[in-house]
Amino acid sequence: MSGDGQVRSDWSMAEVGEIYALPLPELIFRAQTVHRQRHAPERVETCQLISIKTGGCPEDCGYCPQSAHYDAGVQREALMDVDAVVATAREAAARGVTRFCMGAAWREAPQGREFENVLAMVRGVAAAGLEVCCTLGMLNEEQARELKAAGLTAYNHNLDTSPEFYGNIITTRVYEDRLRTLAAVRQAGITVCCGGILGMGERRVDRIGLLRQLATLDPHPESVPINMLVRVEGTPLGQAALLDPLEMVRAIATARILMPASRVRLAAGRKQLSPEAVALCFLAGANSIFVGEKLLTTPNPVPDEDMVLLDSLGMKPLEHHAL
Ligand code: SAM
Ligand code: DTB
Ligand code: SF4
Repeated sequence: MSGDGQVRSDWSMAEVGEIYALPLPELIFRAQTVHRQRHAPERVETCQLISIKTGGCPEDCGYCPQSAHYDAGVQREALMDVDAVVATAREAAARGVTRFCMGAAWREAPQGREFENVLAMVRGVAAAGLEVCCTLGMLNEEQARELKAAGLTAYNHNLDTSPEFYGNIITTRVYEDRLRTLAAVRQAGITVCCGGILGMGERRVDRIGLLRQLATLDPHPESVPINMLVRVEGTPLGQAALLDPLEMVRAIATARILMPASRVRLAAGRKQLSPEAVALCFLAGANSIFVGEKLLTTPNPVPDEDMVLLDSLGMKPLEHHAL
């Protein structure tokens, strides 16, 4: 039977489409069933982002306020000091955050001194007892090996949408480039964080195509961020039509069923979702969120709001533990 909680990587478009379009009560029931086989239903991973290098990116991703192709009012900032990044990570750890993700607006990770500094950040964040994640753009195999040796837990590199829709959003790279970096990360023994964005004007079939791509990676990404587009004025997608929140719920439930052992993250876009919609995303099998007042450049719910929400649902952050 498809979607019975077994881990498999041979999902067809038809199977994924069938799951995605199930009557909502059936979809949620199946997602819950799979979720409870492998995860504690009341626990949520908390992951904090930091932008270690901001703006001025040569890529033209139509959703992104950090692209140099658009003016979204983001102040460009050079690579941060190692000490400042590690100090922020320590504060996050002291608040109970278990994963720390460093993002940089690069097309590809740099060589030389800047890369050495990133390695020092990875070592410092790992020493603070956190799972360490980076998202630095494309990586080659040597860079992936060095990041692994520095103690990197995970590398985030999103496929964003279906292969068919990709060219409508980004023209400065191709899907194959993303898959190549994901392979280098996997080869180096780093866990993979890979997901996408919904609400970019794609059709449902593109959301299904993205989920199928993720679920046919073998092994599955250990962490799957599902972002709802944060519409930023000045970017080509600043005026995109608002996504029906139930599409987030369906996509999350489908991701949970397709990738039973992975962490599914309700990533960007929580500020645009009602508490009830967020609760439905948890019921659909999301078990990770970004916390902290900011994502990379855009606002996120403040820590107090998150605690009130989790409390009201009787849910708790993951206990501090190594992966
Ligand atoms: N430059 C690197 C890259 O693209 O891989 C790393 C940083 S980039 C900002 C990381 C991810 O953030 C993107 O892959 C995209 O999925 C997500 N993202 C960027 N802008 C977003 C937005 N406005 N709304 C939702 N997600 C967004
Ligand atoms: C992911 O999937 N979403 C995060 C993280 N991985 C790097 C980034 C969201 C960025 C939202 C827009 C911003 O704040 O600039
Ligand atoms: Fe650059 Fe990443 Fe933004 Fe694309 S998503 S413009 S690669 S920072």
